[in-house]
Amino acid sequence: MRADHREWRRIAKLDPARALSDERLDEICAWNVDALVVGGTGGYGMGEVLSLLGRLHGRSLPLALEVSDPRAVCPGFDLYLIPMVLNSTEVDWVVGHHQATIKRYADIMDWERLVVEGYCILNPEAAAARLSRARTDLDLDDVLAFARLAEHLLNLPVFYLEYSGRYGSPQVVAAVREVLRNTRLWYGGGIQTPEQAERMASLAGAIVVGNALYEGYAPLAKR
Ligand code: 1GP
Repeated sequence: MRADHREWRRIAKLDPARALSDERLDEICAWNVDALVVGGTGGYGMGEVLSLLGRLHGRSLPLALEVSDPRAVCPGFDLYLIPMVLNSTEVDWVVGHHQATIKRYADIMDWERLVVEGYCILNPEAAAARLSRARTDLDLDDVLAFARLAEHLLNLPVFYLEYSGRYGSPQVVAAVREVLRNTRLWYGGGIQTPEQAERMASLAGAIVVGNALYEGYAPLAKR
């Protein structure tokens, strides 16, 4: 399927390490979602990704794999999302793992399908924050500077405000949106209700729902 991430407004992020019934998957795909992203912070390999991919094919929704471990990458997705943790204190999470992966797989990489996400992780309790040793004690000016860096210095297609596990600040999301022109703003974190989803969707370019998919919530309306 031809996929353009710039058209996405509501994204469901499925974790290959977590169990999801067929009924629940059907329910999620009937929501007003524009894309399904497969991704998580670990605990899975290529087998789990392939198995989930097999269950997602044929649902007429764009499919993207968010690559956090190059050993768990497989063909068959429309796009591959490449996280770059801008507020990590370790260079590996900014460009190091990326360089190592390119060194190994450059010949088989489909550059046209890659979308780089400039992450700014703001919840210190999030697994991704701990893993990447992100500096989360940022004030608004710090966050705005990361957003501007993503757009003007790195020319990234996506700036991802990540509060995973916690509902973030609409004021921060609104302020970041104000300073971005070409880079798309994605918001993710703690969305459980339709009100929370719509509030953040009205501010960000796209919202990402993750945990709620596994906790029985219905934050998005039916299509
Ligand atoms: C995770 O941003 C997403 O990467 C969504 O966050 O799991 O808290 O919904 P939640």
